[in-house]
Order: sequence, then structure tokens, then C-alpha cells
Amino acid sequence: MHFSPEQLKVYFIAGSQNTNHDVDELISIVENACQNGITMFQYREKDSSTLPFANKVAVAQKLKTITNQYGVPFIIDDDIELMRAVNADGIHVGQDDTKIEQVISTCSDKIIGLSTHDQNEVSAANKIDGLDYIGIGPIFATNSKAHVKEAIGIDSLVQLYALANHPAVAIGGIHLNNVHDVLSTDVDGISVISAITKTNNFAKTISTLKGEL
Ligand code: 3NM
Repeated sequence: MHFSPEQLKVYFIAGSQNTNHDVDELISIVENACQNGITMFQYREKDSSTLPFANKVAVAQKLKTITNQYGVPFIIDDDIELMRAVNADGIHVGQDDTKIEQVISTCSDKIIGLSTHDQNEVSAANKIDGLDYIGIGPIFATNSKAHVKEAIGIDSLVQLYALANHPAVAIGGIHLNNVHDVLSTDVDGISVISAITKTNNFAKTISTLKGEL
């Protein structure tokens, strides 16, 4: 799938660990999120996840069938083998994951994203050809990620985005009560886990994250 920065607008991330290890719940949440307007999805089986590879492939296939129906790009977190197994649209890596140079050399036909957290990481990302977008975060405190860095806040988001020469999504602790501050910056999109996995109103949550409400 061709990458466009518009796809970053509401970038939802989830894995079974975000749904109490309930794969059926994960599938239902992703379907609801697609129906209500997310623009990108990342399958991130990490942290406390215990799913074996074969199960990840089975879940990823089901999720990709759903995202395909809605034209939502399907991204895999840090697993080239899984990405290839389901022919996902892209791959996202963090600073301590598979090296970005390896991802770019082996996945040049895919959408490629990299997490960044400070000036050094954004400057280094600026020099990487073949990278489609970066994540900047965590903006606010979050419990959704193990070993998460300290929150950087809105002012640092503005500075890092100004420094970046790739499209960027803001991530980390973004919820309905603080999304307005993030939307007031020029960032291309907003990425969330718990704002969507824990919502009981998908339409309202996703519209608010898009800045429509
Ligand atoms: N990456 P929530 S923060 C997956 O800073 C992830 O790179 C982050 O979850 C980073 O929306 C994060 O529930 C967790 O806070 C985002």
C-alpha cells in the first residue's frame, strides 16, 4: 500500500496484551475502530504478550482481513517474519528493536515507521532515507508500554516536530481530556492504545482524536 501522511491522522495500536489476552476482544475492538474511522492500525504483540508465533500469524491474518475491508493500512510492530507471513502493509520499529537500516534494506516495498523520543533520535531519523514516518513520544505519562520513557510534554513535541523532516505522529498518554493540546500543534496525527481499547464510544472517541468534535 502506498504511504500518505493523511494515514497517520488516527493511528490505533493494539495487541492481545491490551485486551486482557483475549484475542476475540482484540478482533472486535479493531473492527469497531475501523468502522468508526481510524486511519492506520498497528498490530503490536509485545510487553506481557505470550502468544506463540503461529497464533500471532492467525490473529494477524484475521486483523488484516478486517483492516483491508476498510482500506486501513495494516502495520506490524517489530517482526519482519510476521509482516512477511501475512503480507502486511508496513512495519514499525523502536530504537531498541530490529535495526532500522535492516528494516529499510529488507522491506523497501513497505510502509516503515520508527519511534523517536528526543533531539538526537529525531536528528538521526532525519538522515534515514526510506523511512516514511516517525513516532514522537511519550507526550504524556502512560501505563500501556513497558520500560516507557519520561513524558516529554507539548512544548518538546512542538520542538521535535519542527526538527523532523519526516511526517510524525504524537504518541503516549493521549486521551480525550488532553488531545486538544496535541491537535493544536502541527503534528500529522495521533497514535493511541488505551484511548481506543478502553472506550465505550468508538465514534465519539475517534472523532475527537481527529479533531472533529
Ligand atoms: N510507544 P497509550 S508510548 C506503544 O513513546 C507506545 O514510543 C510509545 O499507549 C513511545 O495511548 C506507547 O495507551 C504507548 O498511552 C501508547
